[in-house]
Parts: sequence; structure tokens; C-alpha cells
Amino acid sequence: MKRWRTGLIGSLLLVIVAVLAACSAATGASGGAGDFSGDLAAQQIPVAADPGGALRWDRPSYEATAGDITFIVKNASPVGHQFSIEGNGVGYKSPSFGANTTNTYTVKGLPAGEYQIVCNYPGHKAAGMVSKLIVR
Ligand SMILES: [Cu+2]
Repeated sequence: MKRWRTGLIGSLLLVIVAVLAACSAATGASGGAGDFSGDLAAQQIPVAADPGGALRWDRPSYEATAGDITFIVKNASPVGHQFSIEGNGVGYKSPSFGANTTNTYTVKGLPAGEYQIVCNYPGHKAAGMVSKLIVR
């Protein structure tokens, strides 16, 4: 009986270890996907959400130089938004942010390529809240 119990506990521990390993593998395999850094980079790109009450970013495309980039994201509107960098193998997503806030989001070592700046607040991307980010 005691041996059977020990075996059961051992099996449970193995399952827990396997699940934890799978989780960390999934995180590691995602490459450039992840959270923004809170650090401030020398290169800073201003981005404004919702200019004049429209569901869009203030520019159809933004340009940056490959490397560390801090986006200064201003939301002067009465509506909440969200800031994501997607495409070209990366996926950075901010939490939602409220009305009348300015938030900074830093990407470290972003390679040259073409990305999208997207608001994933429900319905906003479909309404047009998506712009290009060209990194050279
Ligand atoms: Cu939005």
C-alpha cells in the first residue's frame, strides 16, 4: 500500500514537471514574441492612438532603425486601446491602456523588416487601427 502511494505521488510529480517543461518550451520557442521591456531606448518613436476620435493610429506608417526602439504611445481619446507589434516573426502585446494616458513600450533588438502596429482592443483592428512599421 505504501509503495503504491509512493508510486502514485511520483507519477503526479512527473506529470507536473512535464507540464512545466512544456510551458517553458512554449515560451522559449516563441522567439521574438513576448512582453515589451520597461527600459527606455535612445530611439523613441511617438505614436498617437485615436486622433480626433477615429479608430486608427495617427500615421499610416512609422519608420525606425533596427535595434532597440521605445514607442511613446499617447492616448488622448476617451476610449481604451492596446498596442501590439506583429509580423515578421515577432509578436509583442501590451496590456490594454486607458483613456488619457501615455505609455512607453520598448522592443529590444528589433531586426530590419516590415511589421504592423495593431490595436487588439476588441473590434479596433477591424475598424482600421492597424499601421505599418518599417524598420531599416
Ligand atoms: Cu484601439
